[in-house]
Amino acid sequence: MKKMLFLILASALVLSACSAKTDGDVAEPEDHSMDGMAMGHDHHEPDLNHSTGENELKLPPILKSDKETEDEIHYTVDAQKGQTEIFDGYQTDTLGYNSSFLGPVLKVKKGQTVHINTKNSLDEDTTFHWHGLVIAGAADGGPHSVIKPGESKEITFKVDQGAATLWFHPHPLGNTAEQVFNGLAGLFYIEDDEADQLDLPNEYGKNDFPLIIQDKTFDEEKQLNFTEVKDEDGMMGDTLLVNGTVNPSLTIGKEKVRLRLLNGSNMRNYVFKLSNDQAFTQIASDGGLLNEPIELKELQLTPSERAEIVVDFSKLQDTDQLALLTGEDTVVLPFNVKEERTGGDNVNIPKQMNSIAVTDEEKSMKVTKEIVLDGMAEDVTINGKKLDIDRIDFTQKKGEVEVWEIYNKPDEMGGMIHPFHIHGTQFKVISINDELPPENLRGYKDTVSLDSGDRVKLAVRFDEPGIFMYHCHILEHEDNGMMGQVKVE
Ligand SMILES: [Cu+2]
Repeated sequence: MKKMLFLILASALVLSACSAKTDGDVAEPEDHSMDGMAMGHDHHEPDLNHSTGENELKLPPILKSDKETEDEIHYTVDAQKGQTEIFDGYQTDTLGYNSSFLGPVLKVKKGQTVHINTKNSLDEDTTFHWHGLVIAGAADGGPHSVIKPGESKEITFKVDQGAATLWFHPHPLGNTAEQVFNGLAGLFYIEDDEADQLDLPNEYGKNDFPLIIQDKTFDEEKQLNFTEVKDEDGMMGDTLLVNGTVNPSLTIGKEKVRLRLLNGSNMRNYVFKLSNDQAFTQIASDGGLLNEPIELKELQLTPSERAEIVVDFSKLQDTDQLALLTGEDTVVLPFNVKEERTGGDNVNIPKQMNSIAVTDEEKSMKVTKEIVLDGMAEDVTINGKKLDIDRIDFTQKKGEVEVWEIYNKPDEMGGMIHPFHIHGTQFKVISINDELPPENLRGYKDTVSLDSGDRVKLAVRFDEPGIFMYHCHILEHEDNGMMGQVKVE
């Protein structure tokens, strides 16, 4: 109780010190739906701007394959630097994949063998990490797989997982946060026949839109300057970009529209809702479709988490001022709702979309991997240790399920949310604090958010061999060594 009181006091102090309308507000420490725990520390959480909606949302292009047959697809992904006009009349130095900023969407089909020629045209080391893919360690693009400037490397893997919205980003040791901040992030869509049969919005750019949500800070010359804006826990920006668009708005028709949300921020958490407080439907989480659609009024995403939601604009009232918000009232994306439809046929979201379940056997299994997340800023550790790239922390047999228990240890300041991510797998959440997870966390996940004091059990299976990282997805925590390695054979 004392701790809780302290937390509330500390939060109030931060609030007054920043005189901030914080994103997410002060929440009860037990409340999973809010991001208030981050307030336990007095790191500066700058106000986010409200989108004025003056720029139509940019959409990442779908990458053209170099070659495709039914069974195989070839892509080239080139990390490069360039300049981007984010603000009218200013050229900002940025990084991107196959472009000056962010990246394209790579689409693959389940069952295809994928060849990607990864190319580093930067003047620094990088890696290409496929976040959420069930993939061998050698192709996963963790910090072991450095590609030097000017070099390239082809990776090959077979896609053996269901339809999902995944993403890719760099993962070089100690330098991930800055490269992502400067623009390296792209989307990776998996499609499959079963999902194609379902009556869901799937016309890209018409009734199906990706939303890569990132907060940035720009200096007076409208340049990104990571080293200046980073505080001890990480980079919290004051300028929200969606798909790299500042002050975005989205024009859509009065119909069901699918929004694929990715929290691509370094450390900021979002709690999304509609400005008229009406419900929307979550259909997918990190690893693909949920068993059934879930009605929600708000949705938290911590860094690297994804959620696909369907908003039925034909049913919404007060569409004049309608917007996607985060926190109390920060406008992320205003909607221009037109009478004419932009998509094709009307869609009916099916009641059953997938069949994912924690088995009785998995429920009865003992915990065999224990992970304690601890600390803040530069003192972050996992099981009391920082990453040693030459140390294997755990081993696990390929194809075998083990129960991992993750515990987010509170500290005197109350602690903070850590989003916990495991490479090379999609896991199932067995329980959160010994209770069943909320319905929208019962699908496949690759990142699970832990409030301070939370204890989460996961059913984890690796289907491919190799060395895989597990870590906090606050990118600065990861760079500060809040990461470990599991070897799978
Ligand atoms: Cu963390």
